Amino acid sequence: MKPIVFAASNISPLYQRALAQHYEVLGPMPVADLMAHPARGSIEVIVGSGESKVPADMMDALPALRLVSVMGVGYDGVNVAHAKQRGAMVTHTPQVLNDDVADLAIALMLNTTRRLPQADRFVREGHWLKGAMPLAKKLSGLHLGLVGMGRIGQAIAHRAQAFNMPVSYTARSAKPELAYNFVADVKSLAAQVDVLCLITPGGASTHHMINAEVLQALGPEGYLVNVARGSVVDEQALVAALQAGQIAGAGLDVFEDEPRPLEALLAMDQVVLTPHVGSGTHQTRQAMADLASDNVNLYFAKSDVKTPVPECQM
Ligand code: 8YV
Repeated sequence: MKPIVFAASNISPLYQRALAQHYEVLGPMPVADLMAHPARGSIEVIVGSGESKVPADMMDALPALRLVSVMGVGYDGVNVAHAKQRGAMVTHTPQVLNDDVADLAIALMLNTTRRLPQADRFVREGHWLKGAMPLAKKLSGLHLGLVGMGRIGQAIAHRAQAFNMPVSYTARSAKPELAYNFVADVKSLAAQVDVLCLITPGGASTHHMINAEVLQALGPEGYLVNVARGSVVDEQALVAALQAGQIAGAGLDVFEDEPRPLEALLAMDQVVLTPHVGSGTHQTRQAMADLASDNVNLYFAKSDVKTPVPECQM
């Protein structure tokens, strides 16, 4: 009999395939159904993605729970405090996706300022026959402001050097070892930069961090790029700022209500939208699936997991 693991949500087929070798994957299902499941008393592991919700009641439905293994660097949907209270470990998949997410951030900066999706449509729809496309905005040399300076933020800053972009950042604390300019708060950062790029964790501490005030500070020549979590942005304020021309444009890979971005954003020409594909390459998602399943395998082998979340590190 293979041990049963519980899927908190639909998970990547790559994760499914890695797990299926050694485990039976149960779920996803509502907690009420899980409570009625005959095997729930023996389930020790919950698996999920970076968007999975793993609340206290789901954990409490599994009295033998010892591990939550997330295939994602973000785990803001996991009640980590409750997991720890239950004596369960939480793991995620940091590092392996740094390049992809940083590449996408730069791509969104380029696509948003140079209006490349609009240029593609301009050609396809025959507008070029009637004249040249309107001029866009030069990216190279713009002042980049990073909200978050963790591993992925540093990868974005490194790429920005190739575009001669001065880099400032805000984070929980300054990182003096880095050659970038630290700014104590996000509103002051927005006021100083041309492109504000979000790469901070989701969750309560960053919820709606980007609000009307911050967007006003970013200004009518400013661009917002979000490769973090949709929850970091007050989307109603963003729509209002875009409609009023208070900012020039936005490049968004994440949204408060995925997969249903606000209709108003879908209708805007000055917005570039991608469907949460920050880590969405074959190579990176395979590496994430491998790492997440390694954590499960190490748990069952009674060995130390590879990548506990910071809150669970000894
Ligand atoms: C994916 C992500 O959406 O890593 C994260 O936190 O948001 C993305 O990599 C997803 O988590 C992959 O399972």
